[in-house]
Amino acid sequence: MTSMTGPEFTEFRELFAKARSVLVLTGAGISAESGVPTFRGSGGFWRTYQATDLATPEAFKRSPSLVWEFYQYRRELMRTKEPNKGHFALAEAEKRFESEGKRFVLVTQNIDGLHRQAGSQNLIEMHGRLFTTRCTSCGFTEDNYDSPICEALRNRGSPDQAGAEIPIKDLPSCRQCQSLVRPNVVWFGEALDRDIVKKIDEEIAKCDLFLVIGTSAVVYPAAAYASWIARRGVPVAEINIESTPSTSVSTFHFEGPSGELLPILLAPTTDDKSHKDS
Ligand code: BV8
Ligand code: ZN
Repeated sequence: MTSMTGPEFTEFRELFAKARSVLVLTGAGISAESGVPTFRGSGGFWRTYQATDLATPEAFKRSPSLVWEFYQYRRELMRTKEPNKGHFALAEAEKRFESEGKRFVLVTQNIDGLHRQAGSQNLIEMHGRLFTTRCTSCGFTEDNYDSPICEALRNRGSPDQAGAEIPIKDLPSCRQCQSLVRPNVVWFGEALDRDIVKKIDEEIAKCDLFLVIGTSAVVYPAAAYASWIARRGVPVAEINIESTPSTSVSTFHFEGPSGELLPILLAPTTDDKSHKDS
């Protein structure tokens, strides 16, 4: 683990104290210490599939039953998971920055909802939400925390054994028009929401410090943000347990679990304290 006392740490803390507009990008790694499997680690498999095989419109067209079992499994899993110290450190830093009239915006690739649960408000969930559904026919979108999401999916989704194909009529249906609904997430090969892309581009252009946390920097467009921002001459700090394609463009690379590093890296700086006392 990178030492939290060396010159790299001190230099980062000076920049963090002076920053007026921090932008943060998180990936599955920030939820790993909450027990949520990441995509590309060993947890990235469900039955004989890679998550990336199932998180596609083609997979859903081919077998909405199989894809719904996969998301039912992840919904049930998430009901037992809590945010970890990394999520809370980001939510607390945002509150402090806001109280000092500074910007702190968090973009997450994760659909697990843990940042919202930890209290982050300036939050952009760029790949959607696990507990929101969207109608494949009329587009009606709503949050849905039902467990199971429909009777046919009760006790289904086990990573160990496949069940019989569930007929579409028994899969989750739209409250407005009774058509098949899907998870309201961005699948591979799908475009991101235009307004979200626009908002992220504005934040990328504004930020004076970028933190990239717990992402393998493989999935686009998020994987490109670190190099876009570094090209503007803005410092980039990567927090990860390994090196990634973003490491080469990062000013800082803090190696270690984000749940341990973030509370130290984002702790109130002396300026904050003096500001508080005044
Ligand atoms: C799009 C929702 C275009 C679903 C997800 C080149 C250029 C542009 C596009 C592409 C391109 N090549 C391919 C593409 C297409 C594709 C893509 O990028 N594919 C990859 C596989 C190459 N991109 C897309 O399809 C995107 N759309 O480009 O649209 C377009 C335009 C017009 C019209 C049509 C299309 C959409 C991508 C969104 C996919 N959906 N999620 C769901 O979750 O079910 S992405 C999915 O992967 C998750 O959201 C996940 O967050 C994300 C990325 O993975 P990571 O978060 O990085 O997680 P990973 O497991 O990989 O890594 C974990 C990291 O954490 C590791 O580095 C590990 O070391 C670290 N870690 C582990 N533990 C810890 C830790 N770090 C710190 N502490 C720890 N404790
Ligand atoms: Zn509908």
